[in-house]
Amino acid sequence: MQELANFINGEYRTPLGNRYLDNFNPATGAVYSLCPASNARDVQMAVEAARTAFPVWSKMPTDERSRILMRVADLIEDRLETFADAESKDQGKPVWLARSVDIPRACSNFRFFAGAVLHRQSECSDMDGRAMNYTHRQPVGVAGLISPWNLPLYLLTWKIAPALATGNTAVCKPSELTPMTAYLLGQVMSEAGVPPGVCNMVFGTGTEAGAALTAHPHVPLISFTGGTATAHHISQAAMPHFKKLSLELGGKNPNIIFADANLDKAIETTVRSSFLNQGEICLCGSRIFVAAEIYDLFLDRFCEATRALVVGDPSNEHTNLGALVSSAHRDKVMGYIRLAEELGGRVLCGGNVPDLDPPFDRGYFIQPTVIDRLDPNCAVMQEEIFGPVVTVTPFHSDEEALALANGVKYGLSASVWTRDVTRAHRFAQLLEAGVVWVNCWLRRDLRTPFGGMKQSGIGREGGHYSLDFFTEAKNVCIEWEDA
Ligand code: TXE
Repeated sequence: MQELANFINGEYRTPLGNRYLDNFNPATGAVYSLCPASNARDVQMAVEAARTAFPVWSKMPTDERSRILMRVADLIEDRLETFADAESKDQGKPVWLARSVDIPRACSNFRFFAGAVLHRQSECSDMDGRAMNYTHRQPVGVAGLISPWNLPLYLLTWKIAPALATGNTAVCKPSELTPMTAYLLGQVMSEAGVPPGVCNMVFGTGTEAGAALTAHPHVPLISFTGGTATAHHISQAAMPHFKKLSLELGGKNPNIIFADANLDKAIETTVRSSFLNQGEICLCGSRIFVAAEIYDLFLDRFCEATRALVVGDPSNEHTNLGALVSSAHRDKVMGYIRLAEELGGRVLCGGNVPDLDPPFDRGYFIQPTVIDRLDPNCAVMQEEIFGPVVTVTPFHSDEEALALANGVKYGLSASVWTRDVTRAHRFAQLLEAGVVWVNCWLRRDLRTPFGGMKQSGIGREGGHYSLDFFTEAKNVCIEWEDA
């Protein structure tokens, strides 16, 4: 059985307590490797390595750091299949999805920030010829990067790339549910020339390794992506140290389809925004609101397309949905489906565990599920389910659609389907969401700030994953001699 190891100071190390967690293949329910169950002493070792590496890395010429990070991207790309297979086996997603989205996006993360850091401008202002102000940005120090299980390499590298590009060093705590791609990334870092200690990986549970990192006095910055409930713990641990904090949390995103929408495109995209990655993307549009005049037509066509989706073997190129990440998560999502039925919801398609042949009969699969006739204020339409489950609700006016869309505690993203440009701009302004897509979904431009509002997170000014977040801005004012 493969034993993974922490990656500290440029080398793989067994956890000091020599304890491990079973790492499951979600598609078969089988344990296929062992993940280190690191403790505070492992975290301490990683933080010391990062602190030791910081002076040289932070003072390295920017173009040299940029070149090294570009090399990281090249090496990941050279091993695309290895990383894609690892991600699929770890998280349960179809391998074609890892190969076409997750891993290429990890390469883009490194290339974008390694490039952007070379072209930074700083602000400057003149005080009547008597003095000049300029803004000097400098790295923060050791960045604590805590990432989730749904897009393991994609989201972790979206933190590592800007953190390292700006001269910080990092201690990463990937999710214990999906450690494999972060484990493989250590070797790539070494081969690319990232100096020892610049980027460290410590694996383990959130309550032990994650909590030790969050509370560590020599980690002045925490970038977290995960659940809103966990974010409360992290905030409490970080605040006494006044750490710089980015919390990128969950969503319960509306997908609003007006009668004048391009219905072919809206339905095709809505199938993706509902079920891509088994619905385990914080940006999925899990609450669909449809103009009453096209409601029945939409339901017929959307459910027909949903029933045609293939659920099963993630290694099969024709599979649309793989397995959910864990048996506990599968049970949580099934619990919401059963609750919806108890609340009077109508399950229009899906709603069950599919009947699959061995070895997938022991995997954590759920059929893509569409439910309507629920009260918009019920738990199923208020809480993040984070699985292949969407609700559909008719609306009778623009005002009603807006009120329904904004009627949750989250504010991450929203989609609006309409050909009416005035309505599109009005909804974009009034929707309580950090990201609004009009006639599209998941079109991401790394130059734009990313993150949600309300209980979808904090620290997004400039973007959770931005060069600004990973630097401290200092204003310098110089007065002329003869002022
Ligand atoms: O995330 P957690 P989970 C949502 C989604 C999901 C829920 C929980 O609803 O069902 O969050 O998912 C580490 N101190 N999203 O359990 O628990 C943990 O080890 C420090 C949306 O995976 O938040 C992991 O590395 N660290 C989200 C990371 O935090 C702690 C994507 C995320 O774990 C910790 C994922 C602690 N006390 C889940 N407790 C999105 N926005 O994309 C846990 N961790």
